[in-house]
Amino acid sequence: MRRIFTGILTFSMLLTGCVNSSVGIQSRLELIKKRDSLICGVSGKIPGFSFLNSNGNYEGLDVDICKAFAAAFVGNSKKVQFRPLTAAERFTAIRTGEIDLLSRNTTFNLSRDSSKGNSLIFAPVVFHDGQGLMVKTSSKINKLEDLAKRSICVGSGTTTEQNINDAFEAKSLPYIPIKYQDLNQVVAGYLQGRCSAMTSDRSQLAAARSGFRNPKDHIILNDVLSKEPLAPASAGGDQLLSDAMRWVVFALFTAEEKGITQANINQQLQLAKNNPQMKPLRRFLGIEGDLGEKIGLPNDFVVKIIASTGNYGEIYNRHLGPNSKVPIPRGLNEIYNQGGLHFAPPFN
Ligand SMILES: N[C@@H](CCC(=O)N[C@@H](CS)C(=O)NCC(=O)O)C(=O)O
Repeated sequence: MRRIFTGILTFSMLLTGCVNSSVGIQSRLELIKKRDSLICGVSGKIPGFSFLNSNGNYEGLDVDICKAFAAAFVGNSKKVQFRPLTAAERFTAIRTGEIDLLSRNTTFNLSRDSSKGNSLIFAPVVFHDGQGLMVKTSSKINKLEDLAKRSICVGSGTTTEQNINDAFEAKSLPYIPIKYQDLNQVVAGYLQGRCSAMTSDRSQLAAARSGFRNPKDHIILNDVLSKEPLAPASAGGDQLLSDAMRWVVFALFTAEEKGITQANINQQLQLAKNNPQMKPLRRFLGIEGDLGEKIGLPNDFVVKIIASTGNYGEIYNRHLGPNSKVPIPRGLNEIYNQGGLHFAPPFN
């Protein structure tokens, strides 16, 4: 009887995303493993990040991060159900347990992280972004100040709304916000001439522009209004799931740092197997030690990830590299020893 009760409690609490280890409930990670698939909340509307391609499959950097989680959690990067969510819907979806985690251009900030705010736990930042402004090249608007008294299209339920307000207030300039539910509506409003500019994360502006008929008719201004560190997130209070997510992202960075790629992972594995003195590589690939087990994953979780998605740099290049549809220079998104901000603590 007690077991049945615990079972019901466990299931309903997992469904609502409330995880409490004090009543013997482990983690949503267990539910993901039992279900044998991951439910990942994405945007679905941003080329380069998460976008439904012509074959009916989602693709992009945020999508590949979900695939890396699935490779680590259930051993198969294909076992992901993607749920497209608007900015306003995303936190409710986490709270109600409709999704296991978010990989949806979501800015890591204090209010979302805190238990009195959205009560999320953020994984490491996977894309360092900043808010920007896009205008028509013919408009002769060159900077934020030129938009005084004009209307600006902005998505609601986002950090974007507050930042644009702060930026104009700081300069004591008036402007007219025109608010929409999601990016497609923001874009439509802007293209239909309802506003002189659209504002969003600069990556989203570049992504949106890549789909315009004449991308050159639109410019992204040099003004960067904010820091927008975009990171995957899960519900607060579930340390096992958040630890696992954190180290999956760190594995992607570390593999790039070590030059371990989708193409050479098997060679690296052989190298590590044949050389007992290569301790750090052996631990990283799970040949020695129990690093995976410590975070509820198989010891070879890194091998599963890299064999499926490649390292962080490979994911970035596939979707945002110079030959991709949405080329965005890596800049801050390089690994730390290449001048960027992506840094992983040691796999010890
Ligand atoms: N990074 C910001 C903004 C992200 C965002 O969702 N932006 C709006 C547009 S301004 C949006 O709907 N983006 C497209 C989408 O994800 O569907 C945040 O976390 O609040």
